[in-house]
Amino acid sequence: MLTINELTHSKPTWCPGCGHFAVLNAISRAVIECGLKKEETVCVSGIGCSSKLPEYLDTYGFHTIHGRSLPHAQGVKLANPALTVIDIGGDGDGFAIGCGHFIHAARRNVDITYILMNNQVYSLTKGQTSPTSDRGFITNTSPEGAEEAPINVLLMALTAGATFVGCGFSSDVTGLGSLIAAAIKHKGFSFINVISPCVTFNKLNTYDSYKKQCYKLSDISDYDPQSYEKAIKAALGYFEKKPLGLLFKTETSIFKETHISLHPIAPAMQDISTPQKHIHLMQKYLRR
Ligand SMILES: Cc1ncc(C[n+]2csc(CCOP(=O)(O)OP(=O)(O)O)c2C)c(N)n1
Ligand code: SF4
Repeated sequence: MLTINELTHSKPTWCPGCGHFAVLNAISRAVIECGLKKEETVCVSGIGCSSKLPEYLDTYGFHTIHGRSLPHAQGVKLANPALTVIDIGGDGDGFAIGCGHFIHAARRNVDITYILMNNQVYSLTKGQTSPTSDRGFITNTSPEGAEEAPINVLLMALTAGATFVGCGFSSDVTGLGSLIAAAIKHKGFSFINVISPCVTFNKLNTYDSYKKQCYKLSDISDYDPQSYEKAIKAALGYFEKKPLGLLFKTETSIFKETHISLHPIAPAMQDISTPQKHIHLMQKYLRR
């Protein structure tokens, strides 16, 4: 069995106190809990403080481009379904430039896990309003306070068709680790919104303010994650009260099953030397 130290690749450059440390730790715990091998695990990201995470995790990693981690992550999984694919990124990356990809990844139901490290601000670029920023949040792009309503990421995931939707908090690494492990084990597109405070550029949404808003779904006696209606209700209240734990889980056909499994050999495992049938075409063009 792997240890956290064996999964650590290099020292994070995040600010002391950044919520993203806990996400890294929780992902490592989940990889261990799921009994995954490093060489069978791929962590994909976009661009942002959060998206640096694959550099610190000693699995395969792919630090892609801003807002495009989900297309890459789905491509990796479809090319080699034997791999476990964990995609991570920030709220700017996933819900501004990458928002369209999120909706289609959720409804496509490729068997990957997407972890949103949500600090309600663009941090790497030194503090601009993001699509999840609260109304009134003052930054250098919203000097008089953000005017737009924030995106409710839980509600969006549920209505787009995600088959596993959870919510975690960087203050609870143990709970977050278990939630991520459950998401990895889930067959289909799993989404976890992690409340991951930025201590440098978001002085409005802090560990203390989040703690006052959070509650555990496991403390609600009649909560049932198989009930879509209950999940929608919990998600609707997100801006006032943040539900921690598993909101919703259901099983349905995954994209791999209906498309890729028709081919006996995964694309990444196929012979990529020039197919005979194309050689005459190449010769024709080379002669010109
Ligand atoms: C195509 C493109 N547009 C904009 C940027 C600039 N950029 C880099 S990171 C970022 C936002 C980072 O915020 P978020 O994704 O929320 O992650 P955080 O840094 O808060 O963890 C932006 C706008 C870029 N690198 N590429
Ligand atoms: S700027 Fe914010 S998100 Fe980035 S490393 Fe520092 S605390 Fe974390």
